[in-house]
Amino acid sequence: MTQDELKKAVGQAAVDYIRPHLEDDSIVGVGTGSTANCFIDALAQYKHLFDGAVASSETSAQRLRDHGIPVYDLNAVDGMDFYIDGADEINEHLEMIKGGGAALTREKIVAAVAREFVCVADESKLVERMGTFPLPVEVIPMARSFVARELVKLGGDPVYREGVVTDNGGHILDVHNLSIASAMELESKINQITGVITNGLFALRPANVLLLGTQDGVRTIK
Ligand code: ABF
Repeated sequence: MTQDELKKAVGQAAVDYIRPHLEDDSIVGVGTGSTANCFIDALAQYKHLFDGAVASSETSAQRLRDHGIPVYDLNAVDGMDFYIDGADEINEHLEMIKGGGAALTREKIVAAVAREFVCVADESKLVERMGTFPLPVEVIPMARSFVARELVKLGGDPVYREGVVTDNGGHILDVHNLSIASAMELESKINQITGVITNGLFALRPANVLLLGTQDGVRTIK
């Protein structure tokens, strides 16, 4: 199977996973990226089974609407059972690096609201130790250089993702060469730097379940 076929398989698996729980008033949390897109496309066939979705990016919101799925503002919903999203890296503890698509802040907010985070990924994303994928950090634009200097003190090599402005008006620093021994500790430390909006470590709130696309089928890891 190609990587695209693995992504389609996990998109469908995520729909199969949540389908028995969908009710007329259910709101589904939807992430961003090519694997999340596969989930959106597979979800569309069941749009009559639930109320609508909350999306972690304008791009995903548009894709949902194109399928005829109503998209709600997060402030208009009380909660949701599931948030389905991809990752750039994920380890056996279901801690993740996310934000390659620059949607990390909204992803973290929607994930915080959801009862269960279902990560969908092809097998290339499962790693023993995170950090090969540069860690995205979203910053207030005027704090960019200051935050970059602080990240160097933590042992990283931050690179400004030029030309990218997030849905929140933030800028992105991609931090290379971080040694991530404790993802929870590093997530907290980076969050403490003044001017940081969010960092792409999802360790304090990891995924609850990983649907991993492999050549032998979709593995469910909890
Ligand atoms: C989102 O999309 C991000 O947090 C992550 O950066 C990316 C993964 O994209 P893809 O599924 O295209 O590899 O989930």
